[in-house]
Amino acid sequence: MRRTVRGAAFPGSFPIGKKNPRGFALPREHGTRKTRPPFFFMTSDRPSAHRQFVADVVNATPAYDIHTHIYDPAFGELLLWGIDDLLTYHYLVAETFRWLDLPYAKFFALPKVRQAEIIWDKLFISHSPVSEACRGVLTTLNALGFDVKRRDLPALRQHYAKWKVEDFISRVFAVANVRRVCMTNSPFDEIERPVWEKGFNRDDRFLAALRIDPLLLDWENTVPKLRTWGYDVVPDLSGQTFGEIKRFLADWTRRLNAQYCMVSLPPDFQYPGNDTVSRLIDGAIMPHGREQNQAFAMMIGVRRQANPELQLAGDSVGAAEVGAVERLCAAYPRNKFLCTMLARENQHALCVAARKFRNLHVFGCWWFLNTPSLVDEITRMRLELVGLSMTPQHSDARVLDQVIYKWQHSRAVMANALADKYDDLIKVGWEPTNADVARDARDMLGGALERFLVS
Ligand code: FIX
Ligand code: ZN
Repeated sequence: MRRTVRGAAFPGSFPIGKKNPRGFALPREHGTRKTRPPFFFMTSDRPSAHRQFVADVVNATPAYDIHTHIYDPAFGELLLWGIDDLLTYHYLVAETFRWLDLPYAKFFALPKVRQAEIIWDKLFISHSPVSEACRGVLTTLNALGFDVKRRDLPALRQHYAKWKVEDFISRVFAVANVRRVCMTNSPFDEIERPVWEKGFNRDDRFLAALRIDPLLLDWENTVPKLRTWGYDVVPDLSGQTFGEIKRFLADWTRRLNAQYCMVSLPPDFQYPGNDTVSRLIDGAIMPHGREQNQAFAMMIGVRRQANPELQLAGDSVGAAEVGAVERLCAAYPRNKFLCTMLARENQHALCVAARKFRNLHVFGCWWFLNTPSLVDEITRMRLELVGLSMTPQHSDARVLDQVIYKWQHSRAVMANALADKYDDLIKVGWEPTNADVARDARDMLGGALERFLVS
């Protein structure tokens, strides 16, 4: 018997065994309210109906993936997809070099298909693919209906060759149950900028975020570019510079319909500081954010190019100072901030910061934190410290297909953590309704962030 969840603000229906509008609908064998099984039953090895229901709702709730590196198909080659792009993901490149004698430069000089073959051989054939990034490839292929046990790379390539990109996008969005994704869009990217300048018909599943790393972190080399594009800026930030930066940001916000403005920052990021970054934040980024009602997203803790020979795979992590985020939130109560931090050590203090500042929205388990054990730890910590006013996860997918595994793996962990929290509530007599579960799942899967952005 299938019944639509009562009062749910999301599409879809879920199997419910017994009508009980006041609480979870339990299958008959689990008893009526009076005979509801005790708490230990719900946490036993056998998943209870409650837990299965929460998992079903989380799986059936379409996600808004708030930070990715995939592109609207109008960007052509910039949208990566398919088995060779999956295998040459920089997470897997880094892992492959642990088994490889080849000099870095020789590997990167090889054509992509050859790199993919080496990675397949080292990480999938010569050793079991147990790392999260390896498992992700298999989750993805399996969800797309490929027979992974054949271990047959040429056959996988043949399967992929049958897809047209437009159809494949729809297939991935459906399999991943993702309703829309936010891209990372840089006006400083030589391939991307002309596409925006020329204009194109937007695919409304792909939203944009304005990425400004060079502006904040490499001001000296950004000045000549802005001047070439017609903005009257000078290196010492005097004269019209702040106003012109604001004009640049406003122009690109409009062009992209940017959902937020974004930067990645090193572990030593400080605020306030007697440096260009702080002056740019005060003089241009914050006024721009208020004028446009646009949130400023900070991804903090990346140590770029710890091993430059690894290219894109060469970045590392460092613990940052959460106090800098707090001081920024305190200095600009009328600005909105999104923040994710890369170091595990920063997660607790970041939750505490979110408790102190309602203009701060914490999101995602970024990069090296996107492993099931760490997503579990961090999601539980966030639920316990800030409740549902945060966004547990984003995919950071660089290859379209990855959206499938990133969400499948994260949803499983999120559903478990949420079900445990409901179990705790049920134990003391609170009865989460079906509509409550639907609302909470929607919030966790992008809804809370959407509300924050328009607030
Ligand atoms: O700065 C970022 O947005 C990072 O997510 C990327 O630079 C990084 O390479 C990545 O793909 C992490 O998942
Ligand atoms: Zn990213």
